[in-house]
Amino acid sequence: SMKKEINKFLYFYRFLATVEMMGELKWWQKTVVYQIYPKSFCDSNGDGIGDIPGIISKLDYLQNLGVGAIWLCPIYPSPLVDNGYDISDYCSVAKEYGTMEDMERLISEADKRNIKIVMDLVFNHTSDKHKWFEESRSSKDNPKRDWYIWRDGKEDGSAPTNWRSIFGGSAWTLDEKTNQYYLHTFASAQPDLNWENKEVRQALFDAANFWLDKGVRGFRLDAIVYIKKPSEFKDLPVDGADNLASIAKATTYQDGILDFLHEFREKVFDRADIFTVAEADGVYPSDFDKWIGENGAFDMSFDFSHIRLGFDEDCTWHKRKSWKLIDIRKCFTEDEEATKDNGWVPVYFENHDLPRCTNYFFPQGTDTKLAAKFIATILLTMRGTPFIYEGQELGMTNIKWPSIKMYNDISSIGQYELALKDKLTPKEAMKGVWKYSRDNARSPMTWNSGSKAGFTTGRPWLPLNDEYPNLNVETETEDENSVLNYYKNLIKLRKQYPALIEGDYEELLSYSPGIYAYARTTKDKSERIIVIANTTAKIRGYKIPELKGATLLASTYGNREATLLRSYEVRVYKVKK
Ligand code: TEU
Ligand code: CA
Repeated sequence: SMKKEINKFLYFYRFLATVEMMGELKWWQKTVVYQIYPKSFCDSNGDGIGDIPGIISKLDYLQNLGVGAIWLCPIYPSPLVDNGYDISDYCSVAKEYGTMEDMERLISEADKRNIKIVMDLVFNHTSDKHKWFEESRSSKDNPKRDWYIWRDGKEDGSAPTNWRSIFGGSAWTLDEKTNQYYLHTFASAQPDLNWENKEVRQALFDAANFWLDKGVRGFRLDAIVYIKKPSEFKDLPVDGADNLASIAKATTYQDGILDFLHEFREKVFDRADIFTVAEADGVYPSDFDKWIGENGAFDMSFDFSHIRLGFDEDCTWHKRKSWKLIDIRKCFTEDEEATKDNGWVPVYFENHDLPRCTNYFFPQGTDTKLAAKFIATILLTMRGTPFIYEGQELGMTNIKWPSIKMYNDISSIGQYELALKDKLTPKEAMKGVWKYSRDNARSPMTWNSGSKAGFTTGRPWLPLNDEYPNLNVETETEDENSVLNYYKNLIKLRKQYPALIEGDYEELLSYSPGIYAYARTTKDKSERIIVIANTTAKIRGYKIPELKGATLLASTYGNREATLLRSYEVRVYKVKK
């Protein structure tokens, strides 16, 4: 149709414009991405639930912050068992969030501000209320039966394998109608699609193309490492008090997954000038040559190495071993080495599945404002595309509610129950929830110090963070030393100094305990920037002779000079030529 032709032309035109302006790097390598969790960002109609008109009303804020793309968590119709990651229709908009017209307006209003919209594709599973699943479960000979993964139970009638779903409990649910089990990597309300079926793949590619044609400029691929199942379904060695074993051990990054993904790339990703980023827990830098870049399936891949420090493969909250902030050095250096010539790193410290970085990466009692600035400095001086999660730019902190009943996050409940099975007391189990609950990041965004923090005029769907009177956009805009203004300045620096975007990465002072330092140097060596971070609470000295006469571009302590590095201080220097 006419509209499609116009769209095609626009893609091509944008593509040419981009190539011309950017030289070697692509637009998405030079931008800063901001992640929005729609339910918690901004409510426009007082029902306590964030929505698309609410997002549109904050586009000026985002433009002013300096971001160039928004990763929008799912806005599709959903029973909201897993807050939108259980989708019942891939090509519409949830009524809680608005209408298709609102989405179209969001895309065009964002475009006016030079902000691109990136959608979250949840293609490992659907909701059990999706019409595909309703058909599939209706009888063994329904044409969509094979769209999901159905198996008979064991001889004694128990589940086909001993796999534990990621949210806890068996990964199999018996459907009484046909007396077979279906597989679900996550909650039982999230049945896994059968990617072996060609029609399934085509239906998914069509859905992605639907959004491409609406003008979205990127995709984040949810739980994409699990789409290929092993050829044989076998019990695994038990790894928990529930007598089950993590399904991830059987289904992560299986042989053959790349065939599916190359088909995806060819039929969707390659159609337009977009970027793709895979959520890839369990795919490591050593796998990147086949996974991302020139010959890979995606442009970027979220590496979980720095998030999983101290965790075993099953990620049980109460079994985490101790780790130190300096350990992130190895993670980042490995990512950078692996993507030196091929592929690109998405740099991140927060998302909707993680606690706030101000708490997560630092010992209890650390000044959270210092912690927030520490993370901001690494995030925005690293080689790669920075991803900021809503509220991270304010230095938002974890919430702490007294009872598990107050938590909405389905994984918090699963982990709590697992801890009780492991003989922890309810009080001990709550400690894990406070530390790791995904609700830490889902408590609403705080816009001002008025009642309801400017998030809503009604009753917020999740309680507000107690700290909001001092920790909100309005208050922080006024305060020149705020975390928010620190973020703004660093984003500006990134645009001002090419070394911060295109420069290579070189780890310095590798053997110095507690200090993480690196240099970013442009190809022609004309600009060299050095970042030095004290990853401990103790005052520390360091020696980098080439810093003689260097200019201090930023420091987490403002312009209060000192020779030694203070507690969690990070400095950014431009070396004298
Ligand atoms: O998360 C996927 C996910 O939970 C795993 O990568 C997990 O981190 C790992 O296996 C260890 O526990 C995505 C979404 O980000 C999340 O919000 C959804 O709940 C989930 O998929 C299901 O769609
Ligand atoms: Ca609303």
